[in-house]
Amino acid sequence: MPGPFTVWTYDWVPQGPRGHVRDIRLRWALEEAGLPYAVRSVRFEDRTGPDHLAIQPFAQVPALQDGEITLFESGACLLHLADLSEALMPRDPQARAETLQWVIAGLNSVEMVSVPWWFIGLSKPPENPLEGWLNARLDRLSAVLATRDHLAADRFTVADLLMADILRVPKLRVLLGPYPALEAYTARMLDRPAFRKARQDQLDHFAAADAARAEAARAEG
Ligand SMILES: N[C@@H](CCC(=O)N[C@@H](CS)C(=O)NCC(=O)O)C(=O)O
Repeated sequence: MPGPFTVWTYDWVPQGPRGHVRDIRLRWALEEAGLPYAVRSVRFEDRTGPDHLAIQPFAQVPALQDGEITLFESGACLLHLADLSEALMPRDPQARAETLQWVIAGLNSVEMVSVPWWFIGLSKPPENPLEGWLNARLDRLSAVLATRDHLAADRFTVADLLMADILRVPKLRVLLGPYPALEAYTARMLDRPAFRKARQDQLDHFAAADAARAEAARAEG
């Protein structure tokens, strides 16, 4: 019997990443699967402490606890949940293989380019040297999604959840203008009630931390 499930995240992050911290992938998947879960936080300032490093050796979030099992890496956590819920991944061998393939493609062919592209963009270079590489990936992904509504198995899977979360990063989403199939796909996925709940819950989680911190500062005088 799987569970109980706990999603680990930070207690607080600055405004910028709120709504985009990768615990949202786990929240979204658990919501899609209808699996109840708790959220636990590591204090942002304690992320390099031994307790958190024992769970996430890169001092990042998220991590997932499923009963006695603890694992990190959002992709690994998603695949773990997908093994537990047909809502996330069909059991038919071909459909399952397609789902696994597109989860890894999201992580290793798209996010592997989009995150460094985004990071280089932070320093506002006149030209981002990774833009051509990223556009080549978007070109190909767009060609796939111009012919179908989902990446794998002719239905929503955890691969769509992951890919939409990769594509919705605001700076990247702006680039989707010339790719109507990609923009429509992303918008469709983000319209899912499970995503909207996961996002709102994450925003509420960090807002509660603001309130708690303000209260602690007041108490300290
Ligand atoms: N490959 C990791 C990346 C995790 C990641 O980048 N987490 C961010 C939050 S979304 C984080 O913890 N950033 C703080 C840091 O890297 O120090 C995964 O997918 O779980």
